[in-house]
Amino acid sequence: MIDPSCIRADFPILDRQINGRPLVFLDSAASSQKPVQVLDALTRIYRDSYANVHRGAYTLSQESTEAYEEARRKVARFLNAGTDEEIVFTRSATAAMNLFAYGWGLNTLKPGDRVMTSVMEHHANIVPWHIVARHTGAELVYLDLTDDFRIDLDSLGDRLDERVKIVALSGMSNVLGTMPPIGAIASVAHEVGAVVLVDGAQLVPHSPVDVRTLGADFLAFSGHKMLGPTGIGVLWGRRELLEEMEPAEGGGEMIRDVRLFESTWAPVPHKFEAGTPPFVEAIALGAAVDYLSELGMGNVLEHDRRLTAYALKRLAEIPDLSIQGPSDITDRGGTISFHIPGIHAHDIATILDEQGVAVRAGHHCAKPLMRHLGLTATARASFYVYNVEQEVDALVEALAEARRLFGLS
Ligand code: 7TS
Repeated sequence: MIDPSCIRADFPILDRQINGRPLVFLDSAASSQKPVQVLDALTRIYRDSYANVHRGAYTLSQESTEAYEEARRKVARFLNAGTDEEIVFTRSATAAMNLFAYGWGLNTLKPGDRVMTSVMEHHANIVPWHIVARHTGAELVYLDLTDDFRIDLDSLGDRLDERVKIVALSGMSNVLGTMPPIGAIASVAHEVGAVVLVDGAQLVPHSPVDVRTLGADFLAFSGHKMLGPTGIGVLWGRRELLEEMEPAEGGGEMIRDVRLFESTWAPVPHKFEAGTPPFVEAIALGAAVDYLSELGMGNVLEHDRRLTAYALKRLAEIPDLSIQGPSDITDRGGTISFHIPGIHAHDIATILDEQGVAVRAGHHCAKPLMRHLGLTATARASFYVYNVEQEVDALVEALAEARRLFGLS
């Protein structure tokens, strides 16, 4: 079990006061805070052991190359990947999904082929497909949502056929918190021959993920939402599919040989890592993975669920407040979007900030979902390992104050 009071001591930023109040940080779905273990890893590399990777025969370069490859091994173990070569470092989840879209989608899709995704996706899992569709003549097809904010499996049955070559689906919605049954969806997708990409930007930080049982063929996520630094992400892929996939970027380090009019590629994963990789960030992500592994991802999920259940109960006390997301905590994560008629989400966020409570407001880079919900914006509170029940209480009190200021109570 997680004891957030111990954990909090590792996060220096949580000592800050905002507008004269203790910081209540409820925006980890956008980016998490960082423990000293990760901050120390970053400064240690820059101060004591910094040199470019894969380039020099000298000691410092060998040290950073070894540390970079050790980070790859840590991420592989964290996901229970078959081999380290299945871990491709990218700059973010966005970059990982773009790599898959261009490396796989651009090179395999033909006119009339289909890419299936859902209306609840983040733009990072929609816009690359618009670009790919424009270039290839492939079409997009969307899974609907049920009234209780789950993926409508009837729409899957209706729309999945041999024309669908790629199914690209979020493992956890950054707005609704919904966690679709990835294994079941992937298994029917495989029956029609589709390749499955999971957008794990929210899933991987908050839930145990074993890529051998997840059912997906590719998985994308970012370091900065899981206690790591910005500028680092991961694309995991099945070894044989990564071998087949074309690189989407060319440059240094990704080649076997370059001649004037042609080049050949380095083995996986290096053929996807053109140029100087974000190796300092990857090494610090390794420190974040160590931290989460020590807590145990099962415990992280349980902690998030307990806090989410408490928050859903407390938020239900606020008149008129509606929650966009499943009420059953067993298939949702700790991201709670809500709407109070008569108060714009941005006003909610501003009033909450005056009381030290940080929440995100807006369309959360999910405009098709917002249109589907009939809203332009929601406010969103999201939890992580360092959050405690008293912070949920602070959120509820601040929301009561917002209603008072708007003459709603
Ligand atoms: N997919 C999902 C489900 C996300 O939540 C995000 C980021 C991304 C992809 C993109 O991740 P990035 O690290 O490449 O930017 N989501 C959010 C959010 O909800 N608020 O800020 C960023």
